[in-house]
Amino acid sequence: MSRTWPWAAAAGVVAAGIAVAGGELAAAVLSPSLSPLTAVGSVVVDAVPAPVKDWAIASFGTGDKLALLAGMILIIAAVGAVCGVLETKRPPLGSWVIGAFGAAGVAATLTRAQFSPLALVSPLLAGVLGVMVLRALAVRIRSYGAAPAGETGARRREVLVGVGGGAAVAAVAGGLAGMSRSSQVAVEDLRTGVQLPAPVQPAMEIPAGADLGVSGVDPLITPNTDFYRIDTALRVPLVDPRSWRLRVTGMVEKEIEISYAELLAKPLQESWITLACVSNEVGGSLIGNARWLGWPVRHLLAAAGIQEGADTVLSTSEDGWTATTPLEALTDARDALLAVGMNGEPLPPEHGFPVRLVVPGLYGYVSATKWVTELKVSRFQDEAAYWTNRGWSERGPIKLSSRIDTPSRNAAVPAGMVTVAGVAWAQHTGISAVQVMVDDGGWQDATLAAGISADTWRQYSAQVELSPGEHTITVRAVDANGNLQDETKRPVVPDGATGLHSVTVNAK
Ligand SMILES: Nc1nc2c(c(=O)[nH]1)N[C@H]1C(S)=C(S)[C@@H](COP(=O)(O)O)O[C@H]1N2
Ligand SMILES: [Mo]
Repeated sequence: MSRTWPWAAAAGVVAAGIAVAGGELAAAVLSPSLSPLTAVGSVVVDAVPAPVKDWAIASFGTGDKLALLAGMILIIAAVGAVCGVLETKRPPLGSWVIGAFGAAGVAATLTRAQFSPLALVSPLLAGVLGVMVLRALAVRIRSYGAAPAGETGARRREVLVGVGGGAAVAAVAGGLAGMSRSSQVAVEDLRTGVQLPAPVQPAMEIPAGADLGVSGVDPLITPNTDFYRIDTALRVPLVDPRSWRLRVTGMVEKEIEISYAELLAKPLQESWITLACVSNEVGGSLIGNARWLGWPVRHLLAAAGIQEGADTVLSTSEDGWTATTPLEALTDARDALLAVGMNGEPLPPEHGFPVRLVVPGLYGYVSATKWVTELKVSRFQDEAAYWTNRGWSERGPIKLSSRIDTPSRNAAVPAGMVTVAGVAWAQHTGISAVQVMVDDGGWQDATLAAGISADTWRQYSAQVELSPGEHTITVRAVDANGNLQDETKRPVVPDGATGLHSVTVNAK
């Protein structure tokens, strides 16, 4: 039997590969927004404890989804190998395990917001394919293992042909599934076809000198392609703008809905808003500044008529993610937007196409719902949202913070006068001063660049004198109300990190 077990393991990997690739391929045709792998992966995303997710964001950043998929594929391959051996030695144990995986795919699919009966076909097909291939290969391997001398060569060839052929089928199916992003392409085409109207109220002109142009400092306006992306969607939701509707429900006088065309016909405005993630560590890069085109959501809420006693709006995305936002932040003069445009383009798919919320002053997890489909006017006490269900605070105002962009950590700099520069932010309040300090040498005022608005970050720069040797440079900001940045080190959970950013450099 020992000569067969590597073949048995390989057969199991091939059976698992055909199951996964077949399931993904079927889903590409039948239910492009929900494949078995995405369904299972999304269940994992929803289930992992907050610290693990934090760790994933911290170590993989925007690559967290790729890392999860890679991990899942490795696990499936390993389980496949075990199934191959089981099925060869103790049939039908391996089939049972593969079948159980198919059933898990079905169960996961049932829990997703994008569920449709058609989406069940793919995990079922995956399970059936996996079991059939596994059994067929196991038969050949057993007959090879039991072959009388003289026939081993021929029977081994049969195994080789079966396993090799199966691997080729899995590779082709996997390749096709990967390429068959037809609906993705279709939505991308629809997106490029969108003609955004000119804003009735254009964004502020950027004041001269708002961008200091110091090399190493993040650009004042973050290009869409560099904008951080954080969400729980393993696959970017594909939303057809022609069928998209936003419904306003809950504690309203009358439920209403709005289509994309109707939204584009409203008097739109453009605003500069710096969006930040609550998972941004002190000094981190989960923050970006863009020009958002949209319609103030308060007009839509007013059209529905808000009932007495409501204090929150639960927004839901196409993929079932939710956030609760204080009602007042959506109705006051800060002009929270139902955004359709980002830096002059329709929202990129990964940033919420066709429509998302952008609320000045609040972390994304309590406000910035992408692919938004419903606004339910409600009360905080009656609702739980995606992250508040997982230990994060109900309220998430962005904390006053500042970051040193240059010099970078552990940089070698020439001794003498050195430029320290970066950004500071206190969305919806504004920054009044930034100070830097070398070692324990006392705070010195930095030069503030001109600001765009209180809702955006602000650049600063300072000249500091560095003697030869190692030095630590620290920054802190003061907001427009005179509050000093909190220097106490706190983690990102439950409502955003605090502490001061510092970099250690080597002056020569
Ligand atoms: N549908 C959906 N919207 C979402 C999220 C999500 O997981 N799903 N994440 C939120 C979080 S935590 C942040 S910080 C912002 C990030 O927006 P961006 O990816 O466009 O930068 O989106 C918010 N909107
Ligand atoms: Mo976030």
